[in-house]
Amino acid sequence: MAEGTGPLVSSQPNESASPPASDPDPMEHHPAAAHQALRERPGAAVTLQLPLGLQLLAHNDRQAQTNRQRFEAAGVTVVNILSSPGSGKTALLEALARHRPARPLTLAALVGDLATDHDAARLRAAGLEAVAITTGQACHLDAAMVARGLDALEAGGRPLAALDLLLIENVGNLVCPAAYDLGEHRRLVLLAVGEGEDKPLKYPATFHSADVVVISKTDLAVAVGFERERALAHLGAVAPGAAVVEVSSRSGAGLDDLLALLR
Ligand SMILES: Nc1nc2c(ncn2[C@@H]2O[C@H](COP(=O)(O)OP(=O)(O)OP(=O)(O)O)[C@@H](O)[C@H]2O)c(=O)[nH]1
Ligand SMILES: [Mg+2]
Repeated sequence: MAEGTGPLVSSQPNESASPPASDPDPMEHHPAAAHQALRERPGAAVTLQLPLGLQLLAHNDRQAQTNRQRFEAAGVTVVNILSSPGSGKTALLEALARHRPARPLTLAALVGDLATDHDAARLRAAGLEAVAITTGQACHLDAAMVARGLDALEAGGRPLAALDLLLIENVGNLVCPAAYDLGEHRRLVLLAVGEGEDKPLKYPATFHSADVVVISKTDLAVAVGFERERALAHLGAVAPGAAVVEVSSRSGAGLDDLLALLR
């Protein structure tokens, strides 16, 4: 960071509330000490501890493991779908619901949203069994919410064992959902043309966690001047292990390629 541009503070979870004995600079690991260090050394990089956050994630991981066992027992493949708001998650699920592949699949969806069940209603209108999970203040789904969604799906007469693919639309957000394992088999992240080719670099944790990246809204690529090679280079840098599929939910282009990856 250039001198005189102000302090840089990063919030990075650490294992314990106390600094390890061997830590060469324990001042940088306590919020109060970090505050003091910043007053003494404006511009210093300081790491804060968030042990409560770690505990919450450990609790979530245990529930995710229970979900995973439930999915395995039912023989259903589960996909967790992440993207920024408006990148086309619900439109992709609508398109999959209406798509008629050569080898048909039985699908259902859980749909996370802060405040409405609009997306679940859209999916039901498209012929997909869908349960809305309203998260209130939470900017992501967690494994316990998904467990309740599964109960609701099954109580509504759709046993998991009858499904080939369960699609979980996460809350539109490129930050928070990445940290929460839901017990899924695959993580799918959308990057819409027109939202910015540098999004993978700006939100690396989310894109790095992807098994599949869908470049969405490709029917709009020319209109918005989408720089495909630049986007692919950024994805290659951040998510080298992810398969990339280019899809238009409007035209249906790419849906068969995507299903071949998700089956
Ligand atoms: N032209 C075109 N428009 C699309 C496509 N996919 C989605 N859209 C449009 O983009 C807008 C947002 O799509 P949604 O599917 O609601 O996006 P979302 O990611 O589910 O949004 P949140 O649930 O709010 O996070 C809607 O107006 C869609 O019609 C596509 O492939 N092509
Ligand atoms: Mg949606």
